[in-house]
Amino acid sequence: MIETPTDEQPAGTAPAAHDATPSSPQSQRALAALSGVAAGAAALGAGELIGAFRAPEPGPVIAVANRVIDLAPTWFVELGKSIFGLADKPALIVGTVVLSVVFAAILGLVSLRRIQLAVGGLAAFGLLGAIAIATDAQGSLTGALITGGIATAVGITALLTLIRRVPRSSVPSPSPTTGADLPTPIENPIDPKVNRRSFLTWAGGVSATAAGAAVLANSVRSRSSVQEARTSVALEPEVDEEVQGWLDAAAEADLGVGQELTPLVVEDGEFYLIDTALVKPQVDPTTWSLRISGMVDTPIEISYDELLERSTTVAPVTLSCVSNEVGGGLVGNAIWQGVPLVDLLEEAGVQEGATQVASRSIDGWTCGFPTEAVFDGRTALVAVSMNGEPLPVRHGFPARLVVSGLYGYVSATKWLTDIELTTIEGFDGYWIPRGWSKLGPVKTQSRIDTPRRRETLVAGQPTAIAGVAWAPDRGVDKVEVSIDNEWVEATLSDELGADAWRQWMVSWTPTPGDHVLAVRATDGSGDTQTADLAPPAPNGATGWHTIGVRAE
Ligand SMILES: Nc1nc2c(c(=O)[nH]1)N[C@H]1C(S)=C(S)[C@@H](COP(=O)(O)O)O[C@H]1N2
Ligand SMILES: [Mo]
Repeated sequence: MIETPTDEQPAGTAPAAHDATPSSPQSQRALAALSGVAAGAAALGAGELIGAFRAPEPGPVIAVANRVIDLAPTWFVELGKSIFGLADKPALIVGTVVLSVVFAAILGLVSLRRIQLAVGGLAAFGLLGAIAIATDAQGSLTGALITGGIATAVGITALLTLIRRVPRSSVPSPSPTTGADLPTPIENPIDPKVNRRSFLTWAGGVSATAAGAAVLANSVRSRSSVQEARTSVALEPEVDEEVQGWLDAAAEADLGVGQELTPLVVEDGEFYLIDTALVKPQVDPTTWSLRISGMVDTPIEISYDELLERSTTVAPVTLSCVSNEVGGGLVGNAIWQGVPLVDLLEEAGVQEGATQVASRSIDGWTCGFPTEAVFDGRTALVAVSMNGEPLPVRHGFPARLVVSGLYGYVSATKWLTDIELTTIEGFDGYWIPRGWSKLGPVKTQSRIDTPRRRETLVAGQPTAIAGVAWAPDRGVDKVEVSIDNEWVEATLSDELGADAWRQWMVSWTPTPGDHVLAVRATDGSGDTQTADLAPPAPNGATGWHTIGVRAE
């Protein structure tokens, strides 16, 4: 007897018996994997959409990627950076999605034989997302239950719906037995495409809906952006004038070498960017406040408006990253405006023995540095503005720390929410257990911006060798350039302050052939940069930036 396959099989028919269109085992497996992928996509799409309404709580994808960043061993993070460079975060998100797709495809295959196991796998997948949301600095248990629960339910429903519609293989099993409940081999099939087409319609529909949900999630999430709140912030007008004064001074001090030389004040768009945030925190300034607590006499809490009002100190400070290679670009100078940290700490009253200033961002990143740094006279600000504008979101809106002379990883908390006085032994910031030094004073460095390495110059034509040098908070006193092993003292731009970098230049007329150029700076305390090469880890690279050029 031949069953009459129709396109409209009643739902709930036992998988093995329901569909008799011939289909090779390979194509059956492919369609089962596809069911899994579509179901996984449905789960992710649903999770992202529900999650978007709970912003700034992250959706499942970002939450899982956040946990990968937190838990990944240092070598894995470094590998990611070396392969993907500054695109390491998008790569991580794509990687999370790709792994999910692979896992979902496997669940689809499993579901052909053991549907309960596949459903269990989807539930585990949902649980993983839920745990990631629950443990996120911006997540919650409620969010985990709602988002994880709905995503899991949608995924399981989609899998059950699709797997039932996979056309079953008509090839007899390797050890055929005669039994009435086995699918009957077909000799006279109706158009085999019909059921396959029906399946593909369902699978396509589920996938398209999932993609639509993801797109919608994205637009819902971007509505919660703080960009608008940021642009309506009014900074104090008199202070504005002071910032303008610094910007003018910087423009005046510029050596005028040209575009190849980094300007003394780096604009937001050109300023380097380093953080662990996959999605830049969107902090509503009206509900934000800064808490100062721990080993203090009176814990204090300051609103954004109060902080703005008190932000009357303006200073050019060069910020740099400990990961910067010799000659690298992870350094920038800006005009920062804020409240001196010393004023806030004096108000709170630092207790005896509070040897560390620890701080935390809204997304749970932390760092800390010796309390002495706040009281030794250097520039240390809770900053609300960069180059006369409210802090850009990616540089920490509404407030961040800027401490001269310390690398960013120990001091420069963006999206700052908490400052806690503790002991040096009592707390380790985010990067310390990941192999970076507890203390992070900035090493004196200098960089050749022009000419570029391996650039071909015109022999006999006067050429500027120029760059920047920094040694916050000691200041740069001298820069020397070695041209084929002969040291020449460079001209320096007027000093904006000991916290800010200086431009330097030497005019040189190259002779035909290959040349080697190197640079070294001497800081305000008379120490000259060491020639010894050291990599960035664990406490900052050393060595002279050296390049080869050719003149023809
Ligand atoms: N919240 C938060 N703040 C952070 C970081 C971070 O990962 N999260 N990274 C720090 C590091 S390592 C550096 S070098 C500086 C970089 O600041 P920028 O991105 O504004 O240049 O921010 C610091 N502040
Ligand atoms: Mo950094």
